[in-house]
Amino acid sequence: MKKILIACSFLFTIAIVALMAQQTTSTTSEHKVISPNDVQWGDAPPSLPPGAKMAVLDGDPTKPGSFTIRMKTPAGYKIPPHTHPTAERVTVISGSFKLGMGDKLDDASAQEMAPGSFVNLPAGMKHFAMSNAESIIQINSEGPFQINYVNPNDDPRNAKKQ
Ligand SMILES: [Cu+2]
Repeated sequence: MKKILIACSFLFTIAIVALMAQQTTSTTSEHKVISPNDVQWGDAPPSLPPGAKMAVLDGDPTKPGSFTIRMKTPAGYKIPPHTHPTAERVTVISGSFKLGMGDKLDDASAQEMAPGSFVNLPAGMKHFAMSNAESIIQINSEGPFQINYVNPNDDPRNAKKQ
């Protein structure tokens, strides 16, 4: 009986030590909180219609791997029908943002996404977007982030060459 008790208290001690070690690692793990005022806005890349701002919160959208970015779109901003090679997960943070499916930019078929709304757009799905008021959306996806317009004439990169 005594032997069992000793063995039990020994195991118990190991369990406590293991638990403490776990707590130590979790408190030392790095994390960085980005407050809304800390978001560093820059111009959106030339693959998007001019006027939008972009901020990288996590990862690098130009490299393989997951990333989180935010986009600030002015009132009246429109992104013509396009696809991405990876799934695009969109969360509306603020403003008035609309999203539609299909290969034609159509205000009537676009769905209003109130702040807090979320949508997962599968890879290759044709979609378009517009904002009635200045809006901020968050995009979570896998890099490298690419945007392929259904109609090449809609691609702002093509417009610049002409
Ligand atoms: Cu998109």
